[in-house]
Amino acid sequence: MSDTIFSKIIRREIPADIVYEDDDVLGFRDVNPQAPIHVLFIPKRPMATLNDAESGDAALLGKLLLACADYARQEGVAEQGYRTVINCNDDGGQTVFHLHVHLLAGRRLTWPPG
Ligand code: IU
Repeated sequence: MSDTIFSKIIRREIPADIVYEDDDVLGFRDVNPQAPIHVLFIPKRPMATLNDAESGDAALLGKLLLACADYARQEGVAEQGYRTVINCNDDGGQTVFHLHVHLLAGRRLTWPPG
């Protein structure tokens, strides 16, 4: 896949407000937050969309979700609630083609999404 701005964030070529990091996953605050807490969790090994994930990526996908839940607990919003979102391709509203999980919390979120 081609390089995206998220690869530049991983390589520290552009700044980001990084809130979580381990060997496989990076978490940073969304520059255009849609909730008081809006963090993006991305795999350091890039894949463009969820469609590119294979069975061998199951642990990595699990790590992304566990990172969301850990961060929500750390921020004290786990019990109140939060939302995780993966947008995929055009109809899903994906704009950055490096797989990412949105963690949204800190306000009551509506359903269905727009
Ligand atoms: P989407 O699921 O691909 O639509 O989400 C991309 C998100 O990346 C979106 O919420 C942007 O605000 C966010 N973002 C960012 O945090 N930093 C950037 O430099 C760019 C986009 I470009």
